[in-house]
Amino acid sequence: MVHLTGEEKAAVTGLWAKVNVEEIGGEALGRLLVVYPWTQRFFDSFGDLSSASAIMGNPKVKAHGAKVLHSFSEGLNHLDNLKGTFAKLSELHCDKLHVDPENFRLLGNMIVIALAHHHGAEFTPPVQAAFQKVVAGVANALAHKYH
Ligand code: HEG
Repeated sequence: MVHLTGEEKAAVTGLWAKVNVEEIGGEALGRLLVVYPWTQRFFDSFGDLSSASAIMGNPKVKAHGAKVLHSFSEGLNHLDNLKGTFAKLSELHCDKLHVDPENFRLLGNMIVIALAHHHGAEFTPPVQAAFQKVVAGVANALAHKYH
C-alpha cells in the first residue's frame, strides 16, 4: 500500500506513459550490477559481466531487466494493493532465489536514476518524490513474505 496524492498519481502515470519499459529496465538492472557488484552473484548464468560496458551491453541483463520492469509496471496499476500483487514474487525471491530484500531498495533507486537519465527535463523533484514512494512501496511489498 502506498499513499499518493492525486497530483502524485498524475505525475507517475503521466511520466510512465512515455517510458520505454524495456530500456529503463535494462539500464536499471545494469546499473545495479555495476554500482553494487556483489549483486552479480544472483546472475552467474548471464555470461560476461566483467566490465561496466560488458554489463550494460549484455543481452541477458537487458532481457531480465525488461522482465523485472514489466512486472514493476504492473504494480503501478495496483498501488492500493502492492502486497497482494507481489505476494507470489516475494515468496519466489525469498524461498527459491534467496535474494536479500535490501536489493529491492537498491534497484528501486537505480530505476529512479534511469528515469532521471532518460526523462531529465520532466523528472522534476516532485515527480521524483512521487516515484520514490512507488519504488519504496514495491520494495516493501516484495519483502513482505520474507521469513
Ligand atoms: Mg527479480 C526473477 C521481478 C528485483 C533477482 N524477478 C524475477 C522474475 C520477475 C521478477 C517477474 C521472473 C519470475 C519467474 O520466472 O516466475 N525482481 C522483480 C521485481 C523486482 C525484482 C518486480 C523489483 C522491482 N530480482 C530483483 C532484484 C534481484 C532479483 C533486486 C537481485 C539483485 N529475480 C532475480 C533472479 C531471478 C528473478 C535471480 C531469476 C532469474 C532467472 O534465473 O531467470
